[in-house]
Amino acid sequence: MKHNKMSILRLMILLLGISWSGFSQKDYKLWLQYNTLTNLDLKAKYLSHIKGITLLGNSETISIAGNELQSALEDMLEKKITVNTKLEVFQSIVIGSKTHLNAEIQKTVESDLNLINDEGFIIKSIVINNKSHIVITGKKEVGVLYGVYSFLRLIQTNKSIEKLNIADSPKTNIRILNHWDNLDRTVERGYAGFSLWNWQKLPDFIEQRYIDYARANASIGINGTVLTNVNANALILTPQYLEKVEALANVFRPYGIKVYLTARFSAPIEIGGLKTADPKDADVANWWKAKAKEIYVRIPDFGGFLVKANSEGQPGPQNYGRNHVDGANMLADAVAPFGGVIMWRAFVYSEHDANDRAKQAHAEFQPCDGKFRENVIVQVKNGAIDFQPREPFHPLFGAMTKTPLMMEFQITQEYLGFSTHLVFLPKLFQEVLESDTYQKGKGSTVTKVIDGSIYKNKITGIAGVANIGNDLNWTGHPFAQANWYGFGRLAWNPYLDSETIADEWLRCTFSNDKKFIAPIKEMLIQSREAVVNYMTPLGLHHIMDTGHHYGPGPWVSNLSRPEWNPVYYHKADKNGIGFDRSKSGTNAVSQYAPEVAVIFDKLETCPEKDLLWFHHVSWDYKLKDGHTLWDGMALKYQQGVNQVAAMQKTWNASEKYVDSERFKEVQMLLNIQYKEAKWWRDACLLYFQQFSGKELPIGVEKPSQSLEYFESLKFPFAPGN
Ligand code: GCV
Repeated sequence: MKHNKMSILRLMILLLGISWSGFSQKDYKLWLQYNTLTNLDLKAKYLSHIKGITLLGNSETISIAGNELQSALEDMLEKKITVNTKLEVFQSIVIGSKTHLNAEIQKTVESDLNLINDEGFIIKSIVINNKSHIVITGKKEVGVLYGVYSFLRLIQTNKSIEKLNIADSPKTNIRILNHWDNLDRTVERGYAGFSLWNWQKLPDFIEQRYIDYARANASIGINGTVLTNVNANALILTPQYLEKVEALANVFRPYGIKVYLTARFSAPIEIGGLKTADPKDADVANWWKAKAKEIYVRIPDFGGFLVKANSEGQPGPQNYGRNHVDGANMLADAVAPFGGVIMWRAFVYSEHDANDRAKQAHAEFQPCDGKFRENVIVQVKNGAIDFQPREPFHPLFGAMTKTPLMMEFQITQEYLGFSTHLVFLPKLFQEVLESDTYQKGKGSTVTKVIDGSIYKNKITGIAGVANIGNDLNWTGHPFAQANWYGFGRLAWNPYLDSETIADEWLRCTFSNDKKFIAPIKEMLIQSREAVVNYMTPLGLHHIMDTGHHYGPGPWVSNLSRPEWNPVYYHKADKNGIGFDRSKSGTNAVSQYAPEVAVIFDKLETCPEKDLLWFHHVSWDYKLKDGHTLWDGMALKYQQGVNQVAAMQKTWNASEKYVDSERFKEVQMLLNIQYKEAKWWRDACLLYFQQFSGKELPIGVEKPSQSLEYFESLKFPFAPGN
């Protein structure tokens, strides 16, 4: 009955066109469900430590932290929690930044504060005047906010809050979402509706969504957002739009989130009336300086610019015979007086360069090492091609010793089934982060490169291309929320294990019931390998269909740029399949440290998961398990399909632990994923079979359609394109 009423109310809201924001439907609430505790013993234990909240300080951030703590505790513990501004109540949660703590508490946490950085926090059980309390503090108020979310997570995940002694700080400075959002509200590679930013109604109309977005990000430690697409529109830098950006910055500020914009390199021409955008031209440099000043007058804590230059047709310094250093440094000088940063992307490849595409970014950027200004950080995608289901780590991570590099992950699933496929990306992120570059000997992992611990970089960061849109559930797929969550947690601490993240997210989002957690966690962890298996096993890559990248298209060979064609990447022929990047091929392996290069270079040592990335291998090549390459590849495709079938089974068995709405949504999505996994398997195997000339091995299902059928499929309105 209640459900029916709710559905009618929702329908009315939709029909009336009223904003959905703030409606308390389950999947809108993300991982901040704050479900009432069902374990009564545990509830009683928590209540014995929590009698009230003492709020020290009166900034907006502290009041946000106090409200979050109060309402979350009331929801989870089903008890009225009082808030005081003096330490009167016995056993209270005391929250306040260092300067607002009273002398006694300050003394108790003094040494702990030395353990954290400016955004870090302390959560500590203390005793003052024989009365115990839990203090949540930090050097700055945003640390207190992070501490509050961390404390709440302990309860959300049913952990003990006795004898707490936690000191935690983020390991990177810039933990940022990159929105590829256009000013018309379409989202490049977005599969969750339209852009959150309602430019037409801004600056006067502040949607509740903006606040909820900031809150969700703060809860996982994200401290920056690039509002606009890297394929940039210069209009965002005009006063008309900057006023709107300022309004968003004002909303995000108390949550510790800085706003950044993408800078279109040709903006001085397009909106500045100049004849050139040459970075060495004094008028151009002055135009950017004035523009930076204009922005900082409005937004004193503006983060800086993210720039895609001379990549995929975007303008850049090379248009004027200059290089990346010239372009980045000119912009860096403009924002430096205000503490701004330039995030200069290394995602470059050219149709005029006959070189292996995987080698081009390294070739263009490595010689720039050490030449950038101090406030420039180079943003590098996790792999050398483009956010594939699996790529070896980008060789630049092991090749820039004097330039800070930041990681660019893609949270939106451009090449991983859009928002229809359940794929837990922290597993992919972890694999990249743990890779050893050998840059400075064994143990020089990508994590240590980007957290600055190897070269003591002054700025460090991790960016994630956002998967967020105005869909009711934010991310299109209820489980895609886990990828936003996981990205944030890894940006805070890139050493975190993806299993821990899965466990946390499931408990906060659904249930603490072990019978739910164990199988569903396993499903999350396996899901990444499943997608690799049914799309691109054994190191295959970029064989998705043209443009929109939806579904298989290994046959595509007619695009104007060679490296846009899947045939460029798989190179299947009668002799075998794979891209020879070994010494005898394009020698891309030489861009890695010698210890890594030698492993990738040799067929015998190259990990099978990367085999066809680095080698062209005969169809009869014997894999480690004794199968021929053809049989092994076909079995991998089948395994991927079987894994999705297993995911469906696991999910169907979890019905009683999940609300019916999310249960059904995920069930329908998994059904689509299963269909599409079979589509991938059948289309790819039929296509590659033309070259191998071999039968499918036992255990692999026969395709349901012909190759011609699969090749004929067209998707003119695929989203995100
Ligand atoms: C924003 C890939 C995507 C493009 C994207 C580009 C980039 O090529 O397909 O949509 O453009 O990467 O990262 O700049």
